Amino acid sequence: MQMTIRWFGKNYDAVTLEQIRQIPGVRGVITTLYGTQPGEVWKTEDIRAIKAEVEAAGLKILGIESVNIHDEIKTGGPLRDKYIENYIATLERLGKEDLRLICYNFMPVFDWTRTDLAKRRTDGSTTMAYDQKIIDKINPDDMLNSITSQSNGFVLAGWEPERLARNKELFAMYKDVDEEKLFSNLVYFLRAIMPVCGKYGINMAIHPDDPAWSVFGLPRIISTKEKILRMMKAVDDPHNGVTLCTGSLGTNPKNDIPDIIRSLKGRIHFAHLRNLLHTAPGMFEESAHLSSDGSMDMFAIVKALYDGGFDGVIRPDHGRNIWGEKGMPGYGLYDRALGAAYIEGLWEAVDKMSRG
Ligand code: DNO
Repeated sequence: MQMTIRWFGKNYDAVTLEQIRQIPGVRGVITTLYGTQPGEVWKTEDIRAIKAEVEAAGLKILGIESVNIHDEIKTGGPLRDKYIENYIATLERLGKEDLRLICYNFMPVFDWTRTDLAKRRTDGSTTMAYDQKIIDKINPDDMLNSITSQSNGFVLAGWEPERLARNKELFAMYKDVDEEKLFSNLVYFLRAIMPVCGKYGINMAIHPDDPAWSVFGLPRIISTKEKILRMMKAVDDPHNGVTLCTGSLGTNPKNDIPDIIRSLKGRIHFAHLRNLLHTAPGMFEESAHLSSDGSMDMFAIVKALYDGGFDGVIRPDHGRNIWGEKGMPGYGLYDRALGAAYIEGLWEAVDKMSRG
């Protein structure tokens, strides 16, 4: 297992590589070329520059989150083959630079969705929260405005201004895309990129839908064990894998995460570990990583990963905002550092118990 922290690059993140370097056990970061648009072919010189910057701080880039997928590919539009070719060209350049873990998502229009980015908890911390009752009463524009106004001045990954400006156009593009169509577009894309993944040993790790149910009537195809296994079987190649995001799958209390982990043996390339607290049906808030603070059994999750021989990359996921930090919602330094140390403690305990 390799512990990492997501880092958004010096122009986007208030957390520095020097700070990340001091978190016990963390030897790498997960990043991307922020500022590139979906569909663009990444430049080798840009990839080399960010690698050199991270390495100069004594860390390594251990995964790219994300190489985003153009909507022509997701909707199966007339330009999809051109954008798939561009995607393959980017993968080729990443592969040549030894970057072999790619996280991406196949969610229509929005990436993750929350209704509150700074819900106050009883301990005084603030956290991101979701309430389906609020979504049922608003339209997508209201939600975009609310997210942007609560972003603390940061550009939030998945909520980039270029994307938000095209909200209405995007909804129109997805009008006729139901779950079956989205699924077959994903299969088409994966079949096309598997050869380049095989050539460079690149592991594709699809991120689950967050929350794990439909929002604003949009289709969801990576939200349950059955749906994920269907995707794994449709493109049955070890390079077609998953980002096991406990906070996304765990939004639906019916998802048994240790069971999902066991069913995906060998296909989990990346793990986002965090906890959340279910407060009512369709309603949750992101707790601290500790099992006792939320609804998930983090020990059982780490044990299932360990027992399945997981040897990939882990990152703690969203943290609360604590100790007065003015951080990016979900991505401040302090609570994620606590999360990393906690997960490493669980891992060490499971490892030592297993070895007797
Ligand atoms: C949210 C993240 C997601 C994730 C993308 C992957 O905090 O986990 O935005 O990066 O869905 O493409």
